[in-house]
Amino acid sequence: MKADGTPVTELEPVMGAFSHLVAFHADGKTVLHIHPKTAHRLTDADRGGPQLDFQFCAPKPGFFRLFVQVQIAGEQKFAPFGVIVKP
Ligand SMILES: [Cu+2]
Repeated sequence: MKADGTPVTELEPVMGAFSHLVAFHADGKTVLHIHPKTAHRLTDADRGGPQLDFQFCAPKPGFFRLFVQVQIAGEQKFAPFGVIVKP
C-alpha cells in the first residue's frame, strides 16, 4: 500500500519474480527463499500487485526473520518482519 492508502499495482519483476522473500530461522541454519505464485512466466513488461500469494512451508517451528524485496519504478525496496511458527 502506498503512503496515500492506494494499493500498489506497479511491482516490477526482479530476477523473474514480483518479489523475493527470504526467511532466516532463529537456529542460524535454516533459510527459505520464496517467490509469489504467478500464472505465467513474467516478462519485463509485466506489473504486479497489490496482492502477492506466497506459500510459506516452515520446516520447523520457531521464530523466522523475513526480508521481502520488491521493485517499483526501478528502485528496489526491502522490508524486514518476523513470524513465529507454532509447533
Ligand atoms: Cu528470489
